[in-house]
Amino acid sequence: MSLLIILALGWTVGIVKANSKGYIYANAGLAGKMFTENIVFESAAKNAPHCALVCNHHDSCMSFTFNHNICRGHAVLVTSNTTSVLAAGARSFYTEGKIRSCADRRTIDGQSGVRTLYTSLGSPLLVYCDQNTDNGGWTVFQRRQDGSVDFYRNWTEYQHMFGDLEGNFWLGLDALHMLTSSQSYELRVDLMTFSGTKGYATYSDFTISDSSDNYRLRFETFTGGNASDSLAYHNGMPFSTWDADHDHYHINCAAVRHGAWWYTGCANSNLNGRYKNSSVNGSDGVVWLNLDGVANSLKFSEMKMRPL
Ligand SMILES: [Ca+2]
Repeated sequence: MSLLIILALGWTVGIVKANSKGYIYANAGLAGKMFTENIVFESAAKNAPHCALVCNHHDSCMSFTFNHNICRGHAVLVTSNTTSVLAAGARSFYTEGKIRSCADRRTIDGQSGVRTLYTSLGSPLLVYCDQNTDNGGWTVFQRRQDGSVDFYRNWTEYQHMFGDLEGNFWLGLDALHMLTSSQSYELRVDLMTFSGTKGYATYSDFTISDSSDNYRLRFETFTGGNASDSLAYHNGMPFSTWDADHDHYHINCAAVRHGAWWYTGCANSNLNGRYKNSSVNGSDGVVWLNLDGVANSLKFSEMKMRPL
């Protein structure tokens, strides 16, 4: 499979299917435009796909322009918002394989939905991009909105994606580690009670460690939000599932709380807990304790991250 999928740029924004050679020339909208921003290399190239290959193999190259056998790589995504216009006849491109986050994706596609990301550490990753909340750019990695997907799952299942990216899902611990080890991220949690009260909480410098460290949660600090902080208690803890107890308590917190979380002894939050169809009290539910100070199960939760 070719990772070298070139998307056309211009005033018509959207994903263009690559041709059999794995690239597509920019559409007419950008013909005649040449960009000078953030040039990371300039070299001769036979043609645009050759230029694309050079860009893809250059760590700092996010997009490229090509004109009369001159190939220029840029450290930014050249988009239709880029205004400088120079050499006539130039065409510009970006390489799909350089889209590392939903924030990158937002520069060429402002719609929320299921999208593909590429990281240096793995194969293409399907995610849900939230481009609406607080100016967008968020990669959603957890959502609860009804009880149709069972979240009481074992260690192996939590390492990988389960559920439906358009509905209830967990993106997977391996993906969280891969994403947070390649860039610095902030974390945001969006919540809603069964009575319709919305809350959120944000955290800086969010990371998840690798499997050998049991996907330990780390963040720098709670940075705000009307849901208040219910995660500081879990900062620095490894992840636990019912079959992998890494908490600090003599009981099996994941089993007792019917979830999977960075349990301590046990939890101030339990967003992978048992989905209940009303706002009943109980620590095994979908709980963010400090939203209203009681362990009432929530109607909705989303966890998401955005590059800092
Ligand atoms: Ca325990």
